[in-house]
Amino acid sequence: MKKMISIIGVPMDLGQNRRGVDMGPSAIRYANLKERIKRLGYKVEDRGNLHVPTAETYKIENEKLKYLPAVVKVSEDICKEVSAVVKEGHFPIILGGDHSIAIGSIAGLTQVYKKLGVIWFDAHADFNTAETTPSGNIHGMPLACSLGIGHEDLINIGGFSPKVAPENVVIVGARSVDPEERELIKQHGITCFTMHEVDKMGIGKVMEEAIRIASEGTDGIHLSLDLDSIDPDMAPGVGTPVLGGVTYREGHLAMEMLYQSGKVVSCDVVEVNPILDKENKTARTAVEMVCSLLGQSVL
Ligand code: B3U
Ligand code: MN
Ligand code: MN
Repeated sequence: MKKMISIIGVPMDLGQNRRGVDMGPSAIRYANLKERIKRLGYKVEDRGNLHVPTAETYKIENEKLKYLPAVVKVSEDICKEVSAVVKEGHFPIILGGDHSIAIGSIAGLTQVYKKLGVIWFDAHADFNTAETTPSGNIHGMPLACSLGIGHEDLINIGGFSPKVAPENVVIVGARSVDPEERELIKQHGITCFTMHEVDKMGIGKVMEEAIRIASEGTDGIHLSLDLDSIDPDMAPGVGTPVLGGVTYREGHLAMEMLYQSGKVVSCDVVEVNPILDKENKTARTAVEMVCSLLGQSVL
């Protein structure tokens, strides 16, 4: 029996400084997400959007952790919503919004999945802290937070920390990592397949390894899909595009291998910014990736 899919929108733009990413959930819905998933034979519910305060109603108090109180509040709400749908046995798809939403989604998932593997598909590593961040943007920190590294309000969403273990976390597609962030990743022993490894080993081998690491001893894999992992050619509508990304075909193969693993229990789809996009191309790419993750092209 296929799991029921629950779509949860989080119009979050407080984790970074480009306006428009709050419209990501609308753009992805407009690209027909729900219908496309239904056609694959799943039951789907769209639970609508969670409330996210408007940037203009907040004053930045800490330049190294911009909009911290608002991000903490929304993360708690995401955590509650995600854990509720997982308790019902559903597969949540959390639509961002910027990548700070993953703090809440991983917090929600780990209320139920006590040993969760994470595959972080991203041009960036999102492993900064207030001490290492060049921007103060919290969307550059969620992976570190999930490993218990960072501000105590962020790491303790959902009431405990750390959420995931370094030996079950894999970054794929990285090509823009800050110098001190790189040191933190090494220090914590996180496996990172940068674009260098994707080019050298091929995406097939990279995903085989990534799936093995994220599966070993875990009760499921969470895919955190940042659309800036994909080359700007097919995903131009993101806040920080970086040349030389995962191609459309590589992206599909990666998603299909995740489907075939049978281990994926949830996913985030983040950083789609329709204001920076070309005719909703990035949201359409996002929907294609999700469909492959759910088995669209595997016989
Ligand atoms: N590492 C940089 C830039 C960045 C992180 N995530 C995105 N951009 N999308 C930072 O600000 O932490
Ligand atoms: Mn990211
Ligand atoms: Mn990114």
